[in-house]
Amino acid sequence: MKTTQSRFYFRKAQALLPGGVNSPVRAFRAVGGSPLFIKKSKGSKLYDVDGNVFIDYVLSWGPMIVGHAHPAIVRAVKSAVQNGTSYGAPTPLEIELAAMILKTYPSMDKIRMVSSGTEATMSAIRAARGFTGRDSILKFEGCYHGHADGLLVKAGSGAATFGVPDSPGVPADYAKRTLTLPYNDITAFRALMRKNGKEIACVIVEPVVGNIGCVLPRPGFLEALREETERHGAVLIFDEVMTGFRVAKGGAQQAFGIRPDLTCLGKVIGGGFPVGAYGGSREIMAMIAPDGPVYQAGTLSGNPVAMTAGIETLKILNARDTYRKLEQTMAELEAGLKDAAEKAGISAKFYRAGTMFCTYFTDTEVVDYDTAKKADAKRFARFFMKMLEQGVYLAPSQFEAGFISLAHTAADIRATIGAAYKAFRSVR
Ligand code: KE4
Repeated sequence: MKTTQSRFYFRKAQALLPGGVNSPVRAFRAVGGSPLFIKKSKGSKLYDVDGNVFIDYVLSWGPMIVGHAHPAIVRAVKSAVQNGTSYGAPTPLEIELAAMILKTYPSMDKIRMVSSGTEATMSAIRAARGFTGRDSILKFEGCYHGHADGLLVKAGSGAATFGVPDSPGVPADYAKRTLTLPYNDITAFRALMRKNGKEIACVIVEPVVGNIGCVLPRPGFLEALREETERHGAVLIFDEVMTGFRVAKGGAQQAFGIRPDLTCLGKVIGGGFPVGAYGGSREIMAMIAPDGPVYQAGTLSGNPVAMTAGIETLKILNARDTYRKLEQTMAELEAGLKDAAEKAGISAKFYRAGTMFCTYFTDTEVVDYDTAKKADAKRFARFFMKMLEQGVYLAPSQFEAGFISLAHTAADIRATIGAAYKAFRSVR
């Protein structure tokens, strides 16, 4: 595979950008080699600067669920930019996208648009702290909610649940306000809530964890979060930045039938443009400025071009048969990958929720961060490279989810399964 141009651009980028990238995972550090520089995308394909073509299962880390450069979105965005690109003033487009989202997420009475998933979760946590008057928050190990200080926290030493910084630059004093527990550990969660429940402003969770691969909630886990937060007056925040419109049209809250107090969205709702959002009950959202005292703002929040792309994306997702088609494509890929691994004689575990998925090189069930870390990340790296050489672009890390789109064809799936069989055999 020719990568001369990508290497040339990577050298240039490294002189200007930390690690040569604008987001760490893109640097291919987890899989080795140097990242491919992309020239364009269309449908299910990525085209790099060396002329290589790839079936894309990253889809910009989830947003491109209707496929890249969808004609309806390109047309609508082209027309929108003729009207200017940002006003810093309200527009009817924000109302239209908000109404479309609220219709699909009945747990939300009101919603605020922001420009990233990080902004959405950071703001939702501030709303929960303002609403409850409490300072501590609880998150689960391995869940990623963006890079706000209080969320870059790992489990404290020993049994302590108080968080310690997971990155330089996060003050220890601040990190200790974030309690952490293993995901899916219902007993530990109930015990912590019995002990600290009254000090907890919110529990924030990825209802399906897409940031350690793809880890499903065990039966009763999400229900326990709902029950205990209710009992102790803590706010339950579903971070559906990745799962929203992906695990199901109504997100994990629809798929698992749990009504959170606040929901964070991103990715899909921007149709590839920078959009995040948080929303929830009227009472909590009444806290948000200028209605209430909890301050949150953003220059490009509700940007008209981004709103247009989001509206067009949701129009396509609202069309009849969309989710049946997505489910059919995902089921074909799932069956094919499992069959390829078995035929190749390699032990791998495949998990998926709606149209997000992950293949772990392990023979242990993956239920949380610790079991995910038992997977053979080095073998995944070799698998990733073998797939890349065969024209299949997976997420460049064992601990990331993959995604499919409406644009992935039966031929794409067949080619992917054929490549996977060869790649599985080559890493046995
Ligand atoms: P952004 O700030 O990157 O828009 O969203 C942060 C975020 C919040 N919550 C969840 C559940 C997320 O998955 C994310 C971001 N996801 C990563 C992929 N693991 C984005 C890719 C990247 O960081 O480059």
